[in-house]
Amino acid sequence: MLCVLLLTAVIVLCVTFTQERQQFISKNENLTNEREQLILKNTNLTNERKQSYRQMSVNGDNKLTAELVILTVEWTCYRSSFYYMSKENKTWTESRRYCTEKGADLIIINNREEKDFVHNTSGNAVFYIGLTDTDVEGSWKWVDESTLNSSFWASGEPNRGQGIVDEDCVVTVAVPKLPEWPNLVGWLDVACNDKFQWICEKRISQFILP
Ligand SMILES: [Ca+2]
Ligand SMILES: [Ca+2]
Repeated sequence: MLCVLLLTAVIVLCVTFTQERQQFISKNENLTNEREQLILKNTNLTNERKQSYRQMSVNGDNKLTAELVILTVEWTCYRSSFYYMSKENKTWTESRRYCTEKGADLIIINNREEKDFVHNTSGNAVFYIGLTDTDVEGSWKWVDESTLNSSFWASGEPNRGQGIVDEDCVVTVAVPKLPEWPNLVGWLDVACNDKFQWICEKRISQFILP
């Protein structure tokens, strides 16, 4: 009798185990299928992404890529902007046109940190910045139409050309150019038709993302 009971128990355990094993195998199969589907989906997405990059290059519609390529050459990144410091000289209007053609504009110096960055990278050069009072004499405005909040005029500037010439544009000087004026460091108003080097700025937020 005991033997029969034991045999029954063994059979029941065996059946239960076999069922569980079967369930486990089938669950494993499902997971393998799901995994394969996910791999396939991932491959499809990667292909789609590659395709869209390829399309961007083929269409010539890759403004962002083109801009980034331009900016990696000759432009410097500092905080949230890219800067271009020219080697040649142009008038203020010509300088500005150079920047706008690159999707940028003449630099707007928003704060002391940006002023220090320009000062430390200028060397002996004199650069045009995006500040002018061409519209209303004495009312200085940045190229984005914002008014001047933090100013870093050189001592005695703006001096409006000492009343002799109209000086509606602004340059930044890091190293005194004239030994007799050793303090002439900072911003100077100058005649817009004089030719100087210039700095373009493109804010990272200005990029057109695809
Ligand atoms: Ca700025
Ligand atoms: Ca001046």
